[in-house]
Amino acid sequence: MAERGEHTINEILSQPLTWKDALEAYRLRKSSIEALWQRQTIDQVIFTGCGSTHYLSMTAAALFQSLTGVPSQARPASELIIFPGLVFAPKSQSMLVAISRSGETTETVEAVQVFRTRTNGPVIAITCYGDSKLASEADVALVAAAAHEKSIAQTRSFTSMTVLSEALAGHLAGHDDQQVLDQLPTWGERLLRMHQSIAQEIGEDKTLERYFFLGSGQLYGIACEAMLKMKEMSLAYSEAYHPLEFRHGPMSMVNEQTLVVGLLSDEGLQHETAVLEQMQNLGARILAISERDDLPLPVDSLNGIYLKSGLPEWVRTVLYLPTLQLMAYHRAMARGLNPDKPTNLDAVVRLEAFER
Ligand code: F1P
Repeated sequence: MAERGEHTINEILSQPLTWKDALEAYRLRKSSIEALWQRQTIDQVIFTGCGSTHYLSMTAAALFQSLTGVPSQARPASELIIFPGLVFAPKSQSMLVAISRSGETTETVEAVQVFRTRTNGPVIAITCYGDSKLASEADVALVAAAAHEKSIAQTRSFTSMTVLSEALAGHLAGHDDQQVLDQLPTWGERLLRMHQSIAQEIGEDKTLERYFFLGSGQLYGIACEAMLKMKEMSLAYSEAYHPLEFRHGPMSMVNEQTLVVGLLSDEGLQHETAVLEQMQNLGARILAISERDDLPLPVDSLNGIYLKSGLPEWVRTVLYLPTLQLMAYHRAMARGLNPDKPTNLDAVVRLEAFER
């Protein structure tokens, strides 16, 4: 029998290797993706998923639009099913990118069916299971097969599928610099090694009761996923916001038992650090994650994870998450919980109501 938390920690620490596999898998599908993309002119891309993979959709859509310029949006699969009119723009030629670790989540599979009845546009699946329903329904499946997990909460599967979505956006935007993406596994390993102790120290800090993850642009989906890891693994009160939105009400919740994590972007750095400074003044402990280490913030009560990768922003997006997964793991362990088996959760949500 596995020790408490054994699967989760193994899966978090092994993710750089599974990214390597995901990049290789992308390379093998490159020509099929190109053929699909050239089949017709696409003027709208919809990314969908549920739970973690809905959050991944948000990051993927932001990356896709900012790199390719094609309008892209993320919607939970249930919204596509229940309110298709709110998702599909009339007369637009859409492409669907459906994301699911298992490839079996009923809502995501059903969203593909709804898409098929409305349009003849292409469907790409991003999943960890090439033999899943979702993969078989898609025109092309991008499969992170090495990222299978024994734990229920997604960790290496999430980041491996993020790497696939980065590769997809980069490729279709004409950034044919796969060597840049190939640097990610080395950076992932380095960052996990360098920041293990800070993740453990903050995760085990029993004075902290409230966790806020702030991220903008493509980092908002990553902030949401970090929030979900804290909830699933460690049953913590945690929320995610766009940094400047945090001032419009949610900051009422900040006190000295609060950790505010800023996932800082290049474009928003000045505004985002101003929010962190304000929260620092309200007594919050701050964890800043940024590419640069010369942040305009007082160093008191500031913890920093500085990537200093030199990688383009779209490539380094995935690097913001692993230390936060580790922090959630340590919080769960310090509280006697089993992060491998989150309360009330199953790995796949199957809904008879939507089953065909
Ligand atoms: C989606 C999901 C997970 C969540 C839980 C239930 O699964 O909502 O995000 O952590 O395990 O399922 P999938 O469609 O990505 O397999």
